[in-house]
Amino acid sequence: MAEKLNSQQLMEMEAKYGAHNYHPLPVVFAKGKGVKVWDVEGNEYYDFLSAYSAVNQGHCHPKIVEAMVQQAHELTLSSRAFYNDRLGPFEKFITEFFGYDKVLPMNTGAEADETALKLARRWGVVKKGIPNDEVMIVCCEGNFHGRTITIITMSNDPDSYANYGPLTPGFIRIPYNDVKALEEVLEKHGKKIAGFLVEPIQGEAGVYVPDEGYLKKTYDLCKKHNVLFIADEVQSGIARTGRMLACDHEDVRPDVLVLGKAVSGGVFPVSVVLADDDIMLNIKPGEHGSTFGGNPVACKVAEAALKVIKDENLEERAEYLGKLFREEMRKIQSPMIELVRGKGLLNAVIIKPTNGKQAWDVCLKMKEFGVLAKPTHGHIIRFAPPLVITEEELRDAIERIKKAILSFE
Ligand code: IF1
Repeated sequence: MAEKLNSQQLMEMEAKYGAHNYHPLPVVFAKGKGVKVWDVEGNEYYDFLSAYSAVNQGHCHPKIVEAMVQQAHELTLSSRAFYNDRLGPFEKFITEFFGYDKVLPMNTGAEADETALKLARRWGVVKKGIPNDEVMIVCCEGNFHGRTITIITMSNDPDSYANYGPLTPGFIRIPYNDVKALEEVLEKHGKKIAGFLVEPIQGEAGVYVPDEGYLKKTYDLCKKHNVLFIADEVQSGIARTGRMLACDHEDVRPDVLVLGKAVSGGVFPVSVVLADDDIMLNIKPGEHGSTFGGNPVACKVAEAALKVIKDENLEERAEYLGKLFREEMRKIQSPMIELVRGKGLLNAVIIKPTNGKQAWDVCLKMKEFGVLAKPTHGHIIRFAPPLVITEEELRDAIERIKKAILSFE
């Protein structure tokens, strides 16, 4: 039998054989269950990243894993050259679940965002009558929608877009959380704009929650100018912020809804785009797709994962526990905690560097105390545990976070 590798060896192996496109915290997961993960040496941790909000239902949820295993024994892939007996039932389920006419299944968040952009451009040309070469999409500063060439075109983070050669034309970027900026750009270029792509809460920007009313006001502006309101809820969706969708907080129904990550509970890559017929049916057979999109395993997994959200009341749980988290974190008396913000269980703490210690050092320290979280932008730590966390577990984790932070004084 092969010798069992320890964490150090596994990390060295990744460094030697894998592309260096990530800089992970030094912990090697070997097992996950609910809100907990264990490393190769058997150390136990609370997972406060949830694979960037993909495992909202908790690691290895038995119902979701069971759905995957059962289906994997029957049929894994038909491709869309043929029908499969799981796709239709899933499409019926998810369109009724979210209240749209149609769904277009893909695999990753980036693919779903690309799909939404194509849908919006197509609608702009065919329905709105914008000349093909002149269609524009409005996006926001600080956005994160994925890693494809077209998507990085929208980014204003050089780490994302710099030195990747020529980018994609047809985008206008405006400040986030700025209704006036959208109004101005729509007044000026509205006739050539097909869509406004927005994250209801910006994740990568450091869990940046816009002012109350921002989504509703920007949605109304889009309606006024016959522009599609496209919500990227890849990270904010699926009960993470205390409602099924972050847009639900303002009763906004996006024209095009993009979901990924937790749509499958982090068990399998599944993403979807939802829209009504007047938008979705402008893409005809042969004009868009994906080999794995709508595969039978994905269909069964996503249906199971969405049912878990409802069955276990994870919306209410995220709402309640999120308030508790922010309240308790704000009570911690440390000069290192500059600000606590978020919605539901999507939260961030802004760290003020103290004695040369940064967010990264705080995360390493928290790891020693059994809580895993990841810094973003050097000074922000994201806190987003699986939504199945109990109040007792959350309080225990907060105690550990507190001890880690106070240990720097
Ligand atoms: C990584 C952040 C989170 C997303 C939204 C689309 C995608 C994402 C709103 C693309 C992906 C990720 C991927 C991840 C880091 C990460 C992230 F820090 F960049 F912002 F979650 F917080 N729309 N978000 O957040 O989805 O193609 O990856 O499935 O590892 O780069 P994908």
